[in-house]
Amino acid sequence: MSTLVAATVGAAVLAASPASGAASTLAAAAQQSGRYFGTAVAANKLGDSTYVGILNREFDMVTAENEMKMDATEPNQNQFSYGNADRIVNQARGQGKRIRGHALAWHSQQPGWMQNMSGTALRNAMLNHVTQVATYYRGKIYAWDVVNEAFADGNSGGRRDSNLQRTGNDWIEAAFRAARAADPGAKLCYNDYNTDNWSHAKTQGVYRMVQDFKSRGVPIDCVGFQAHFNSGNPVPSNYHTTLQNFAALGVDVQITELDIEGSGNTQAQQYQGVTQACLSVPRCTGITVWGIRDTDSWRASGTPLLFDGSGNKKAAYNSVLNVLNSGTGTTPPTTTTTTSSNPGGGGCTATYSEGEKWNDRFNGNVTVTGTDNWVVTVTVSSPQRIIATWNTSATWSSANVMTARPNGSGNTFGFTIQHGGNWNWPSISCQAA
Ligand code: 9MR
Repeated sequence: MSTLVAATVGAAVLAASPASGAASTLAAAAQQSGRYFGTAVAANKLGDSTYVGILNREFDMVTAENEMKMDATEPNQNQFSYGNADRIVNQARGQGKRIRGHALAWHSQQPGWMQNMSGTALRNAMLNHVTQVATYYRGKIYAWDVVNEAFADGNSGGRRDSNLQRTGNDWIEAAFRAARAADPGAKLCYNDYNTDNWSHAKTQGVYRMVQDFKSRGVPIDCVGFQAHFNSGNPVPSNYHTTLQNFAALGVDVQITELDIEGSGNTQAQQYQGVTQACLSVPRCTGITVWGIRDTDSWRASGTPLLFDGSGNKKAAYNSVLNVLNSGTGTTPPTTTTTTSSNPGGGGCTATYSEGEKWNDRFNGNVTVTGTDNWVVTVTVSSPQRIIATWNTSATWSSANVMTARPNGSGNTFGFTIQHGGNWNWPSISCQAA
């Protein structure tokens, strides 16, 4: 009864004000599910009023595009330089935005003096750099990319050769330990590219490293997926599987440098898919795009961002905003219901749990307690369809409503939902037969 009243009132409000409940900026929309929406910022653009206007309005997390890298912050050994990084940090903090630190240790963009070092001297210089920079910014950084891009491309699944790697395979964990000691409040991330496709060797290599770190107590809190996509490196259909599998290791996952070359609806759909993949993984805590306007991008000719060169919102912007506002994949449904239908009592409880997810479908499992003789109703919402079931005998009272009964396989059964873009969980109710 009360549900019916609420639904009626909700419909009336919606009709009067279609935008009611929908956030109008990326940050506000992401915050509805406890996430952030960030961008890379370049210090030399902070005088551009169009740029700063969009930055202040749309984003609540900032990454310095180049200004916190090793060559910028330690141009001469043991002489640290934070001017440009501080301009970005101060601008962001003045607007109440948080900061992702990028990056403490990397084979690329090393200062000249470091490029020529090796062995123990290089290891110590790297650790000193990590310690000094993380200490300087202690308390101001939400998450650090402690180590960036340390795995090899191609099929090896192993480490990339570099002067840092040649100091010993433990250089990555040493960097993480130094960062933790210097700023215990920052989340510590490993960040890389071409790690989006779950079946790629590089993805598997990073996964094994994170698994190993977690098992040995190396302090790692998050994995960053850069997500630089184009036609040669498209958004993989198993992206949410990758994010989910990493998250299941006990780390947060973040999309850290998103850009997708293209235009129009094709680009908008790919942005939608990436945003959807993050929203479908509870530990995907936020998305950062790698620049504001297309003309700000390191790949400007590929027009890979959410705003055009004049600062206008593109179709891709609208698709991201809509997905964030829909919150799909993030709203837990009613997961358990107990109903007693037989006069002698004997109710039952049906508990839903998430199963595997794919681009076009996801699995769910239901476990029934209380009786071995149950009837569970599973209701999916349009355009979802149940396309497979197991361990149950199923009948349909309509296309959206399945009735499941025991088939001798026990009290846990499952099904596959083809979601058509709707990631909401089904509603479940149980009756003792
Ligand atoms: O966007 C950055 C560009 O301005 C720099 O010239 C370049 C130098 O390596 O780095 C770009 O940012 C990279 C990021 O730091 C790490 N992942 C790949 C990014 C794009 O190249």
